[in-house]
Amino acid sequence: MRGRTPNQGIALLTALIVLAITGALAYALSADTGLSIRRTAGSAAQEQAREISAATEALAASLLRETLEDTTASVHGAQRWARPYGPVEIIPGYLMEARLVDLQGRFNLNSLVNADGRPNELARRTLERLLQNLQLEPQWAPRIIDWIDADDQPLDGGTESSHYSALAPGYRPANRIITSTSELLALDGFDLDRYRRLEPHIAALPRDAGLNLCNATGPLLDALTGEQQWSESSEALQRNRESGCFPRLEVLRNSLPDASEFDALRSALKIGERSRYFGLFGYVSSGRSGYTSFSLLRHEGPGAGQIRVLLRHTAS
Ligand SMILES: [Ca+2]
Repeated sequence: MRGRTPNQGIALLTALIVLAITGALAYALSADTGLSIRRTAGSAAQEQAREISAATEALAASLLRETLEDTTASVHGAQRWARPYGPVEIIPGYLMEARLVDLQGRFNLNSLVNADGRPNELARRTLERLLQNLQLEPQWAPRIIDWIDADDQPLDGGTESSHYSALAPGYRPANRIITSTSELLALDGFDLDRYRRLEPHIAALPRDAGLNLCNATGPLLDALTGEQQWSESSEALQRNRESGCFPRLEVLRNSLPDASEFDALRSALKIGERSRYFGLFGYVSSGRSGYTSFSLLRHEGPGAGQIRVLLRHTAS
């Protein structure tokens, strides 16, 4: 909001969260009275942390509704939803921090396979370039496609159930769209180091999720154009994004050799300047224990104004 200082903004957000958790805590406290003798201190702390995480979802939904209300404006990182929140002491002894990430600024692994089951060649080329931009082997692309595509016929350089069933212990590929990028760790030889390097640039979203240029990571932008402009220049990219969407669609069009390639790429990856899918990453700490949460949020289309939680992972 214009004219509001950052400190006032933080104070308002804190007030919103405290309001949201008041009801939940009141319930937790009244439910506690009969059970407190048996309940361990650890599980009570975990319950509090869970309530705070749920309240954070409510806050994130309110910020996203504010942004997505205007169905024509681009969705970019200079808007209020994108500001990291905290760490802030929400209730005595509990620190919370959270950030919303536009998951459509990442490469959607499920875009590798079209609805008719055929590989999406421009998506494959984009993934191969993304892997190269991150100093990873592009040969992972066919193996990732085989993991997701419905058939059991390996692509050139790919691996299907004949490969995985021969491992000890043997298993089968998913052969369907995936709901977590961590499934890549099931690929034979795809280790944690590779996963950590690739993870900030990928997402596992439904096929209708397009790619939002305004929030695309540097290596992903370079994978679209085949240039080496932003992969090593995240600060310069950030500076270009301080006042709004960058790069706009016309900038991408001018970066590609011709209009037909732009049209084909735009259609293959559903490239635009808006987003519906967001990841909420939260961390609540109390004393020496910490509690992480991830929620996948989706805006339910123009006019609906609803934010749905599609997935929630929690870990202590
Ligand atoms: Ca397959």
